Amino acid sequence: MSSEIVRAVCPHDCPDTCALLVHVEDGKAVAVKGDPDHPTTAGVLCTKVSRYTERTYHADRLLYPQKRVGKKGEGKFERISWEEALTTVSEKLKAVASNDPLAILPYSYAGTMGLLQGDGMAQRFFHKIGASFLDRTICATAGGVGYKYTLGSRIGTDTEQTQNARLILIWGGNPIASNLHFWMRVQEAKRNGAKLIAIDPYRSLTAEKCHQHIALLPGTDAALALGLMHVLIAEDLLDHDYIAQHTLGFEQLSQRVAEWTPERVAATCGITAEEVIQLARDYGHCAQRDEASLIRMNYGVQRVHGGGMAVRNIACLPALVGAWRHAAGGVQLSLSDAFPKNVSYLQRPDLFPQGQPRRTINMSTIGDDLLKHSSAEFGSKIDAVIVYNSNPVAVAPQSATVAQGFAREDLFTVVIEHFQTDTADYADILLPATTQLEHTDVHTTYGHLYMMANNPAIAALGEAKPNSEIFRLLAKKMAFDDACFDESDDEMASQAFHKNDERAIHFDWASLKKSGWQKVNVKPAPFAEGGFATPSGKCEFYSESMRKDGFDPLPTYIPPYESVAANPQLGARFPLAMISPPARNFLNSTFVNVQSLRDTEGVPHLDMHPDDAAFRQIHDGDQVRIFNDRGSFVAKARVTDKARQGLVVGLSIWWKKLASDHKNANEVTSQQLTDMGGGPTFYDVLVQVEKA
Ligand SMILES: Nc1nc2c(c(=O)[nH]1)N[C@H]1C(S)=C(S)[C@@H](COP(=O)(O)OP(=O)(O)OC[C@H]3O[C@@H](n4cnc5c(=O)[nH]c(N)nc54)[C@H](O)[C@@H]3O)O[C@H]1N2
Ligand SMILES: Nc1nc2c(c(=O)[nH]1)N[C@H]1C(S)=C(S)[C@@H](COP(=O)(O)OP(=O)(O)OC[C@H]3O[C@@H](n4cnc5c(=O)[nH]c(N)nc54)[C@H](O)[C@@H]3O)O[C@H]1N2
Ligand code: SF4
Ligand SMILES: [Mo]
Repeated sequence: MSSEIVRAVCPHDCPDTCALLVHVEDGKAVAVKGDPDHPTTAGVLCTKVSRYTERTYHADRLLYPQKRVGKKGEGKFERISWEEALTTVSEKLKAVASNDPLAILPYSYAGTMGLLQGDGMAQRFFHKIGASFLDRTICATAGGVGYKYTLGSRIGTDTEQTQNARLILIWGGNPIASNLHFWMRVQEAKRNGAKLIAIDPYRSLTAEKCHQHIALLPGTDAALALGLMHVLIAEDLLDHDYIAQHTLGFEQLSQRVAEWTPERVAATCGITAEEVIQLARDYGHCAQRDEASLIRMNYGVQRVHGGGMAVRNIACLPALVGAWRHAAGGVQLSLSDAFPKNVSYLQRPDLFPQGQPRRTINMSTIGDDLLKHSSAEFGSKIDAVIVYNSNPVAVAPQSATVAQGFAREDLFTVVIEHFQTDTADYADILLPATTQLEHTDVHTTYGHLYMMANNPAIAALGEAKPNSEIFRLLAKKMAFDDACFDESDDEMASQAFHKNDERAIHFDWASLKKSGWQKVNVKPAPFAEGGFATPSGKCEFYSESMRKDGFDPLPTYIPPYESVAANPQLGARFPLAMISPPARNFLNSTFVNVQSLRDTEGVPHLDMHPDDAAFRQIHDGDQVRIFNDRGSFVAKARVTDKARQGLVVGLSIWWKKLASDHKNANEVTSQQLTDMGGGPTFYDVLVQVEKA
């Protein structure tokens, strides 16, 4: 018997990007474990990925190319050869491109976060065609843009410092489910005496374990941040020296936040004025004691109309109290800008045909855009869509419209997948992709500071191929003769980072493959002495860039599109706010088809407050229908005060076809976009609930 241990990386869209050790016996992966030596992984994996072999060897894995034989959406396919599949796809793309290459759209997100199997070779291919660009907004752009207006780039407190913080605000995140390795360090901080405060409309698994939980209404975080700044300034809990040296616009900020009294904030957020004042004091006093306060802000705050502004406001807080002086202080939303990725090499935007017009399609409005006809304003209707690393029929907002778009008879759809997802059911050609255990990749991450290498542990199953290889073969079929389409995955990986950038000066692919991981060279306290990447080099309380881009240059509050306060007419018909954050045992819609994980989640649930349930004569365990003007879905009611009054919570994202009504929470979400970054507003939704 031969056995070996192969170094790999968890590819999923999770901030933790764990270092994996894959145990292989006689060519079969028998176990996937966390690397005990990796500083954040620390030998621990979440339940999802510790079951990775179950997913890899799942009986439903797509192993051969197939073509559709039934109706779109019906899911009936017949096996074909790779030769036939690649010829069909390339002929169709050539035909569409001869009319207008912009009628071709790639649709991808973070099924894998690898730089090779993500958007490396694929982007080269679509650039060369001159296809429409996809604006990859579905997760994090609103917050990313808001964060950068204040702080300049998406960097922040190093996760490895967490245990040294004395106050931790977990703001719009549920790390027990979605950022486990940060939570492990929070536990250490707690043992060291830290106070933990969750700011979340829902008493999540995490909020339940914090010392305090502030259950504000969804979409009101920007107002809470304004209120905290009001109290910090009114009570002079400030670091005047830091403000003078490293910030811009303190006077204007003071005038602005003067309007945001704790009482006004309390009324806006649906909490008490005491909660606002006490939180500000906890935060300010921590700094006054010269102890580190950390805000772990997460994407839950930015899936609403004013999501960009909320992140921008929260990002102002550490500079006011001087929290950045401590390595464990400050704020973390994403660390993704810490990596000097060589995007121009990996994705080759220069291949785009010179002089050809460009068009960008926002992935968060894919439903509407697939249904648009050709027009002067829109350009050509979308004639071909190539989906990889994403499951839009389940995850994109206003799902009925998305499905209607993919059902178009005149749309040519290719789906590259591991499984026959809700989206795959609409494919004309369905191509089998390898999983992380079967291919090479190089990774960055948004939750720690290590470059990571993934080695293939086993041979590809069936006839599955890596995304990179599929696009290489398609490029050949299209007769693209640029040398970059001949580069192997190893060649690409070896140039994944700018080696002349001091952060990655030590990067060497051959040694990274051996060691598995290597930290980028960055300062432990990134803004202790200022050095923000904003135009002024300071933390910008006042932002001239925002003014130029048409925003209020100062922190402000943008109410939700859909809330009882902001839209009373809508609120009269649909009085409950609905959010649909991640379920612990799924990763977006990935893993929903893994039986053991689905069994743990049970069936789709809706958590609702006892008063809201009683008013509707709904009892725990009842089947309920959740609806608004966009659609409806059913779930099993869980009557619990984990959901504050006026809020319902449907943990997500279920595969539609595995739910009893073949629907999920995105039936009721909308395609309205955030204030900044063109993001989706998944948590800005009003619904009504009734017994099914
Ligand atoms: N197990 C698991 N882990 C995951 C994922 C998964 O699906 N499952 N998804 C991954 C991905 S792609 C991402 S982007 C991250 C997302 O993970 P997080 O960044 O943690 O964000 P969300 O899950 O969107 O929301 C987290 C919390 O925000 C709360 N929330 C909702 N609306 C608001 C609001 O308006 N204000 C505030 N303060 N809180 C609000 C929710 O109740 C929830 O408890 O997790 C990643 N990790
Ligand atoms: N209602 C609601 N909707 C949401 C959210 C929410 O909180 N609530 N969260 C949103 C967020 S934050 C995000 S990031 C998006 C996520 O949306 P997506 O990025 O679409 O995430 P997944 O649903 O996990 O789908 C990824 C797919 O990629 C496939 N895949 C994985 N690895 C590979 C590979 O190597 N090759 C190929 N070809 N395929 C691969 C997987 O099998 C899976 O089907 O969903 C969004 N939608
Ligand atoms: S999903 Fe996240 S926590 Fe789980 S193994 Fe992957 S990176 Fe680690
Ligand atoms: Mo996400």
